Amino acid sequence: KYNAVIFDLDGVICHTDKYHYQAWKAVADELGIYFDEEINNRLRGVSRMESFEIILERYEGEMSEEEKECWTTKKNDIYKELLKNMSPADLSAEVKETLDDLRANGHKLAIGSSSKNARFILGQLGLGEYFDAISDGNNISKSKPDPEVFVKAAEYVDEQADKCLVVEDAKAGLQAAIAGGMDCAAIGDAVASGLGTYNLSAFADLLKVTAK
Ligand code: B16
Ligand code: MG
Repeated sequence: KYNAVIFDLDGVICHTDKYHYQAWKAVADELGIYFDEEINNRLRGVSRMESFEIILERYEGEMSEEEKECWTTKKNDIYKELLKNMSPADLSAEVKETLDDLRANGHKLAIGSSSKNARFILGQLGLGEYFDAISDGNNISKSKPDPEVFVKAAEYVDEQADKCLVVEDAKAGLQAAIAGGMDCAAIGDAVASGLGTYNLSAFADLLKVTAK
């Protein structure tokens, strides 16, 4: 049924949430803004600046665009430093084996991530050359729930939307897939949204879903 599978990165292929959290927490603490894991959950799949706007909902003062640029750059510097801790050991055997099996079954494999650090993260995981295409925060002008990142990924692998399956851990990501005319498999937190064409209880369930 599907010729290509397009994977979200953070929360699907790997788990960088703890690093995003630590980096945003450091920035929020310096600004005296309350920030916790629950607010962090709202940042899944959302772009860096949009994430900061969510954090600023609890900020009393005014902030110029220049200052916002400064703080988001600072967050990214902290985040990138933390990403250096990642290694191929952070890629689970289940994820790697499932990817290999999907490929062996003839599927093209692509990344559709809001992150501008996607290529760096994939390199850290030892997947730098693995995917057939990478669509990420650097080639889009609108982030999820806009479909652009997935539409571009489908273009890069030369497939029609209805031949692509998107795998997502965020509601915004499922909305993006649906808006792009693609079926989507929800995993983790995204299952609760009820928006997935399929709900996965484990990454390896993708093999059943794509075999249909
Ligand atoms: P960056 P995904 C998203 O990646 C993250 O889920 C989200 O929390 C983050 O703000 C966004 O990337 C931008 O990341 O600051 O590295 O450009 O889930 O779409 O792979
Ligand atoms: Mg995600």
